Amino acid sequence: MKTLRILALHGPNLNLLGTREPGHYGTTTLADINQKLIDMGDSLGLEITTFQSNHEGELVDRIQQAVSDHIDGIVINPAAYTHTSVALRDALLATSIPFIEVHLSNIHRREEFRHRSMLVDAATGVVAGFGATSYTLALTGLNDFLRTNQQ
Ligand code: CA2
Repeated sequence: MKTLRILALHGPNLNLLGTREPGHYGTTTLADINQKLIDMGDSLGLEITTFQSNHEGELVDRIQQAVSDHIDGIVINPAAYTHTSVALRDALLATSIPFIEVHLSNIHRREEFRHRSMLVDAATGVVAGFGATSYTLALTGLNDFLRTNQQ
């Protein structure tokens, strides 16, 4: 089985996971989520790289770098930038790397301003509302997509 390279990107404030607002975002930490993705990657033949930033430009830089890093697919929780960022959208479109948009919460049953995503129509898929499990569902889906749509 070919090893595929996956970049897991986490947007602003997700470094706080597990420490505040457990009602919306659960008690699992970002380190726990990253470790789970790495463990799953081991069994699926995926090399997982993780990156979190509170800064839009750093996330754009990391998406651009994904091309030279030969990343095959991206799992991204853009957090608040989901609803605002033309820059992240442009970066993802420029790379042409398939990506899955992930949310811990179901953004469609929250405030109106969270219902709009700047990225979702460019995404291969979207998973929302399953807490930390959203990430593992996204990784499973991305793995299946890449393995059936690539040689
Ligand atoms: O549900 C999600 O995953 C979100 O992407 C999370 C973002 C929110 O702006 C999106 O609308 C939906 C917020 C992430 C903030 O994370 C925190 C974690 C712990 C404590 C405080 C914030």
